[in-house]
Amino acid sequence: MTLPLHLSDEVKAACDAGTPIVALESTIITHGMPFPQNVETARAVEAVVRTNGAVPATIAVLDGNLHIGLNDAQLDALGQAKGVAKLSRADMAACIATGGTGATTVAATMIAAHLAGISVFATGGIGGVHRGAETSFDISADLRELSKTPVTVVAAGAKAILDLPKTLEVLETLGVPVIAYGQDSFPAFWSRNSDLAAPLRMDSPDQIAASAITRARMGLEGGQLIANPIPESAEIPREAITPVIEEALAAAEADGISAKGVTPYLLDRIFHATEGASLAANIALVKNNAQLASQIARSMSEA
Ligand code: PSU
Repeated sequence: MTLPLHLSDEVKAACDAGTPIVALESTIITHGMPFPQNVETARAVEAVVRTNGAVPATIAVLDGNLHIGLNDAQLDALGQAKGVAKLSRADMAACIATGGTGATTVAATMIAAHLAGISVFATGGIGGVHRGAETSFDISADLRELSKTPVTVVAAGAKAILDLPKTLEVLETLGVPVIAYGQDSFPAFWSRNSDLAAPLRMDSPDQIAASAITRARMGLEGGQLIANPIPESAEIPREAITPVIEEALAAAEADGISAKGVTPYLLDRIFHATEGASLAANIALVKNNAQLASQIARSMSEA
């Protein structure tokens, strides 16, 4: 039995021609944004990748097949489907083996991208150490994946609903390079800055590509996290978003939300509390990340 890996025609052609490819995840579509903005955003993000000289590969498991690149109909169906699994390293193979359908998180998308030979991936914000993790032990599998799988992940930092200092500590322990793009501070998803310094800073896609290539030559396993701040015009200032996050966290606790349910619950709650402003910011930051990821992929393919 071989792995049911399906490359879209566009991705297949790009692989053959050596055109740079940028992987995109699907949990942001099924669990991160409401319909129809989720599908509109997925298409807009793919368009940003194409405009920037690369080919987009949105990744998902559909009826037991691991798809690298979705067509219009597949994207549309996934964006409206109910009860889609949220896949990570632990359950991705089980979903494929049992003919299931699931959206890929950052961890699962990294695994799939690597299987398809894609080394750059754009998303919104990675999962990380949840607040209260000292008692709940809720730490996203995204962090360990970054330490194992050689894919450069472009995100607007980690979502500000998380415990950012602990997230950075775990990434350091795991040996993951955390590189802020064009600034010293670690970005906080909806806001450009946190009060934390990023461990590393780079100012050009070429430096980021060279860093990934150097790690590979050194035989260092794992990828790198590129923390790309949200564009200034789209950011929600920290003073404005902080009380909203606190309220959402308190509601999640009162409602007994845990494990994989936490992040989608909080994002939805914050969306309603900000009357959609958090979603507009999220869309802007994903597009911005897709642009940088495309530039990095181009630089890697020219190296
Ligand atoms: N980026 C977004 N929205 C999202 C995600 C990323 O802008 O919803 C998803 C990613 O798939 C990431 C997941 O892996 O959130 C993290 O979930 P958790 O905290 O349960 O590990």
